[in-house]
Amino acid sequence: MSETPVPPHFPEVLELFALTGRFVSAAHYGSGHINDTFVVLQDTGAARPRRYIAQRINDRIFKNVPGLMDNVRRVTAHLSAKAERQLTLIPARTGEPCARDNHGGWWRFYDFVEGAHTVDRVTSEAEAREAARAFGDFQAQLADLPGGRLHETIPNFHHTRSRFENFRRALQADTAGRAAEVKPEIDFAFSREADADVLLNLLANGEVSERVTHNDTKINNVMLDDVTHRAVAVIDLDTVMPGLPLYDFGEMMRTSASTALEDDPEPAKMTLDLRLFAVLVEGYLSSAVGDVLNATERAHLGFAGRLMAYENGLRFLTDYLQGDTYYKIKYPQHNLIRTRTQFALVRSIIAQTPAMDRILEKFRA
Ligand code: ADP
Ligand code: GN1
Ligand code: MG
Repeated sequence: MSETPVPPHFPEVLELFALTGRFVSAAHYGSGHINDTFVVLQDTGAARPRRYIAQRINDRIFKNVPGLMDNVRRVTAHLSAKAERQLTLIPARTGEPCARDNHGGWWRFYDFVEGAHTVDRVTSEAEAREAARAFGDFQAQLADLPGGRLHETIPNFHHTRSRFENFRRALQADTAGRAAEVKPEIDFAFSREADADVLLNLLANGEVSERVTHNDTKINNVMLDDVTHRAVAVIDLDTVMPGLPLYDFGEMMRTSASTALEDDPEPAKMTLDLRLFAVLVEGYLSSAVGDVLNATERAHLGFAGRLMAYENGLRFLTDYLQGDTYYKIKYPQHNLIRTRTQFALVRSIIAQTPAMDRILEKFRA
């Protein structure tokens, strides 16, 4: 599977929303693994067309789309009073934050965040610092979100123990008949099993606490200004829900302090870049979230990256064993390649733990 085609019934979808201007074109957009994302151009008489982002929400993965959209509506409304720029939902004609087409697809529209872009890999220290600051501020801005607990859009999303048990079940079932060909990856997954419980135990003992977190702080989920390269908006709000700040830092570290794309076919190229790790720590702790992290959280920042690389590796391996039903893939072994490259990152982080700890020493609470 490569780019998702614009569905033939897209004109009907457009009718569900009150967009400005006359339709010009729609095309696949971005490199997310979950939703179908399209850029829509509308002629408004201005020199350049107005752009929107249209997304068909993946309801195989997000089982409660109205609940998810309720989260997105609450979060964007709360941020609109605090953040300079952010995602802006275009409500459906019904007034709801999303609409369902006659084929059962759930759609939402956002204003296109103009003058900014995303990257799939960090290209400078400044970018890494900005991403860390933006995700840290984002979390701090949500600390006083009114209206009670957000919906858990994917239950146990970062519950690494339950991710491990899913992997074990997929291995036992071996529905795609692939277990025999991935023995080294399976062995590695079992060898690191103990890591799955570390943060969960700290949570159970009250040493770290739950907050409203983003939970998918990949570098391509933050928009960077085209000119200044400053982070201008955090996007992909589908998994904003109760979580640990360490999950956010870990996901950031996995994608922003690593030396290769998550699906680089050459695992040897995937290592932790210590310099970028130090920049991320400094950027994150200098954001508004720096004031709320306790000593245990600070001490586990490096471990969090190792855990998120492991957890993503487990998830890619599980999907490979189950016959590629979760993530979008571009070729048959894509999930296996992703697994190998994530596990290479885990190994590199383990090897550099003493050096990471020396960096973290400087930031003790
Ligand atoms: P997924 O859940 O599939 O990752 P995202 O919401 O992250 O979907 O969107 C995929 C990509 O589309 C993003 O990485 C970004 O490049 C682009 N994108 C999403 N929303 C906007 C927006 N409002 N303005 C501009 N680009 C956007
Ligand atoms: C997915 O949606 P996207 O592409 O930003 C996934 C993340 C994984 C990531 C791996 C809802 O993120 O959890 O870490 O792929 N999102 C969901 O690249 O499962
Ligand atoms: Mg995304």
